[in-house]
Amino acid sequence: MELHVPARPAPFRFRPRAAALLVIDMQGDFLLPGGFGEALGNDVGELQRTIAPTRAVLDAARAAGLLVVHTREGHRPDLSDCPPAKRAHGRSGLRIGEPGPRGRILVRGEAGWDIVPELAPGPGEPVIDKPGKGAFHATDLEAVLRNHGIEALFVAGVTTEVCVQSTVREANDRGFRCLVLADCVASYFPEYHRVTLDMIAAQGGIAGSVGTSADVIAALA
Ligand code: TIU
Repeated sequence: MELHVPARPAPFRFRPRAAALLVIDMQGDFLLPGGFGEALGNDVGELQRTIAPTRAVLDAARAAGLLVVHTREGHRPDLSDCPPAKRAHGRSGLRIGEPGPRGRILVRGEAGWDIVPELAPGPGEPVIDKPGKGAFHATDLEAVLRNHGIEALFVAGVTTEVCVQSTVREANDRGFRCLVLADCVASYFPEYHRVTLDMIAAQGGIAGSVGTSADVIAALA
């Protein structure tokens, strides 16, 4: 069965059995007040608007039997998987591994590293722990998707121009077709969000397609 979703630059077609929902880095350190993102001076309100529509598409994907995959950005407690350049990034007191308002910043197992409760992974849903921005870098995401016969990805998560864009480009190079859900992705910088979605869909969908959660939910109903 092939379904179609309205999208930029053209309708996005998919077979439910070969489609997955990929939810990227919906972690407290990025989304919640008192987290790493806010400590960096960002307005987390921009990101919080993604939680409700992502929850709605998550419910629809689960009901339709789609594979749901979650990612978390974070590092080993000894930071042995964190490149020195990434570790040195940012102001002192706000670097990866340092104590933040929700525990050590972007360290696996800390409170801020957890996925927000509304979007908690369900039983059996793969969770990919990633040390980088792209979800394919140094992870088994590609193996998980290929072993499930996945060819199309619905993409939600944060932030649009950082981990979402990196992941979509990595996916595109590996032959996966991505539909980025505009209302389920966000940036601390609205302009970067808008321009990133334009870039993805430009040149006939050079990196992917852009749609909405409502249209995916309608297609899956
Ligand atoms: N997940 C993700 O996007 N990680 C970031 O570091 N994003 C920023 O916008 N900084």
